[in-house]
Amino acid sequence: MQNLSDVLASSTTPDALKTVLTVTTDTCVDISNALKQGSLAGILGMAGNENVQGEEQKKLDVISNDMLKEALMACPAVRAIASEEEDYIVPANTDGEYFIAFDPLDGSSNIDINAMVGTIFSIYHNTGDAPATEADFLIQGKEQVAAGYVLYGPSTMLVLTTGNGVNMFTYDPINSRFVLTHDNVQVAKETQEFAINMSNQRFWSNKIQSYVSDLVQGKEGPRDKNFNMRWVAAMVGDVHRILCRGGVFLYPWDNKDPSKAGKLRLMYEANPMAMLLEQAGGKAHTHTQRILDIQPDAIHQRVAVILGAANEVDKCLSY
Ligand code: FBP
Repeated sequence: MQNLSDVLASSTTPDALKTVLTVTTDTCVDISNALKQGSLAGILGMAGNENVQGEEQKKLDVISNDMLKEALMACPAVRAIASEEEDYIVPANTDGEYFIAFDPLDGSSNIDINAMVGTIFSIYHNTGDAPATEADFLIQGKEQVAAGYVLYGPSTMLVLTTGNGVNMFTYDPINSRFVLTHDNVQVAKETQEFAINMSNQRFWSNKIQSYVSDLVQGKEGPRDKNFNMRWVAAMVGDVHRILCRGGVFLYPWDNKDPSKAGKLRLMYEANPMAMLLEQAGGKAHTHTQRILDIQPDAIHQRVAVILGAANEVDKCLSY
């Protein structure tokens, strides 16, 4: 069975990018081991601070962020990093050539209940002869050179694209390596499974209300087929299910806080997941445009997300 370094070695991936991917995934193994310690290591619970988005930070949000930040800053190929837990971008090595944006621990509300969480990352090629600025980092998602996540579930899995399809690797703790277990993953165009936080229903637009209402009516309604519902409350878990067995995932705009375009962050949640879905034959949109075409205007910008089975995303957008 091929492992990650074999797959990268046989690809056209530049050596410097291989280094960034190896540093990222090795650090995720350390995060996975820390997670397994949980209460034993006293790392559950709140950190007592808020991040720039006004969210209370969990201890593991801070621990995983510090682990990734330290490892990536020490990697000569890294020019700058951006993180959900960092207020601003952090310039690293001026002569580095890669930007990496990451959500160190996605699914924070699942951490203390021992449920699925993950690390999401998005990588861009960018060079310059001065320390990087936030403006340098605001690049459209379609320019990503690599995107992926590491899912901390019953097994630890890496899901990765470098622009030539999507591969899934399962971590082998005995031999300390990621082994290729699913190559060239494809998402079915049709589906009968949707994911949305139904408790937000009263805040959705009428269009999303009617779209979801038609799903729930199933065979008795205009969709003339039954739909199942799932909600992991960690985007990494919901997207992984869709890459494994299809489906559609929505975190639409809602008027709970009309000033926000959505809950999820463009640079380190929506963009990397959009690249993975498109590389697997799916689609990823806001209500109005393809996510990978969005010109970012801020590092912590939020967007609405509708992603998954291509025909079902089109169906949703038709509302
Ligand atoms: P963070 O945990 O990284 O802040 O991510 C946001 C998130 O947890 C997503 O992973 C998930 O899809 C969504 O929020 C869950 O939202 P809700 O709590 O409304 O169900």
